[in-house]
Amino acid sequence: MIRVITYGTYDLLHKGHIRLLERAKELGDYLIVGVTADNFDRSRGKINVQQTLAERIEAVKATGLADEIIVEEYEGQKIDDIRRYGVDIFTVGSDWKGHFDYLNEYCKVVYLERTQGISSSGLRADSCGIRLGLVGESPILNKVVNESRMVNGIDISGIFSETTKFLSEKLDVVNFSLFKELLDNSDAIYIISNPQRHYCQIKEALLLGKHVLCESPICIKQVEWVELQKIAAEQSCVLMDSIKTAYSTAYYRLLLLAKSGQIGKVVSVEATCTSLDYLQKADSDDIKYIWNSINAWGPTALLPIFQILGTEYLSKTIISHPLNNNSDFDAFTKINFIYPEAVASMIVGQGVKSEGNLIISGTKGYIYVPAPWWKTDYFELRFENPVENKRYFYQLDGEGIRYELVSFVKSIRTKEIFFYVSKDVSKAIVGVIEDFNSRKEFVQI
Ligand code: C2G
Repeated sequence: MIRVITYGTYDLLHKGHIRLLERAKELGDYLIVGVTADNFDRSRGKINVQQTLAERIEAVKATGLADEIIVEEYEGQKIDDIRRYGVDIFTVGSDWKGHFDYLNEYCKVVYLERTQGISSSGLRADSCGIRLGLVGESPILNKVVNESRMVNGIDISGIFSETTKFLSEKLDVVNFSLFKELLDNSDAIYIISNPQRHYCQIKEALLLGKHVLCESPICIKQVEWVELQKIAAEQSCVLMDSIKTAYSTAYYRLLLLAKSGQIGKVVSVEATCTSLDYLQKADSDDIKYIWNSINAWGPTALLPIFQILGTEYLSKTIISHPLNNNSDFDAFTKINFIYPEAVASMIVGQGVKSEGNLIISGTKGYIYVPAPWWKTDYFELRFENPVENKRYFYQLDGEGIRYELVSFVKSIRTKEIFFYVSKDVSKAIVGVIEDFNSRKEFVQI
């Protein structure tokens, strides 16, 4: 009996896939089909696969062509599978020509002609071509444009910005002088203007039926947050917080480990985020465009606190120091939170420098994420006995931005929520910013 094996993602199964499976089957008597696991696809750069592994397996099964279906989970697994299943022929489409020649050492390799004119990427792009408009003044806009190229179904429609001097390089996109004009030419917008302006900009966009991805905080008052959520629901629009860290693989995994009891019961979360360079480059006219420390870093530093301990803290103390007596711009802010059975603290600063690490302490051990924790690819689980310590490494692709854009597109397309920052966390962040601005539970030093 000749055993044949082939692999693929089989997202939105189409006739190209089916023809390949038919011809693969004809090569022998028994066909094994390897369907890629979501993580494996992520690690090889396929980031916006739309169907889940279960759905993709189901679709392959429904063709009736596979005698056996397996899951492909890691680099190098093909060699293991060929040996384990006694495979005689490995086959794949001609788009991979040459790539799998190394398998000749284990079995025969056959490249089958790829079917022209159809692809999963094409189907994904057809299902939603979202025109994304950019709003604001920040070098992060450059990153968003670069990362959007990795995501199927997004086209940058243009930018509305009061000054482009903060861009790290000139953007090759249409510059709209009116916000309304940008909205008219977009289906969705990404906002990174000063947080004071978010509320008006978001409201105008939502009322015109445009989806919004906004750098957190979404606004600076909780009443405004409630109103914006209501409008978004009425207009069937997506309103999503942008916090890149929430979408970075290492951060997301450590969150799951912390929640699954690996370090026991969590009793303390300490997060520090500081930077100096942005402020040093700016002159006095620019200060209105630069986010103060609590706005720039607060949402990121608050993220692990609220995601691990929840948003129902008993009390907090905000301790802050202004920059050059400019009372609105905090050079440094520390916030201590007390929970019924835990504590947390965050330090943010654009006028101080500190070790930007994250430490989550539990009754059995702790999670240590080295600086800069908000864009890490690595963390450690540490215990009393160092032999038990574990190190975790992940790929950090695009600082989380591309996964954030994928979630945004998926939420728009499916009308379901794929946010990694839940609404209660989003609202609690706005609450902290509001208390900071109204000097509640506040000590100035
Ligand atoms: N295919 C084809 N014609 C198309 C599209 C795809 O013949 N128009 C083939 C591919 O060459 C591949 C299979 O269908 O053999 C599955 O395609 P994908 O789902 O795109 O999977 P792919 O990324 O090619 O994964 O380990 C994974 C494998 O290396 C292949």
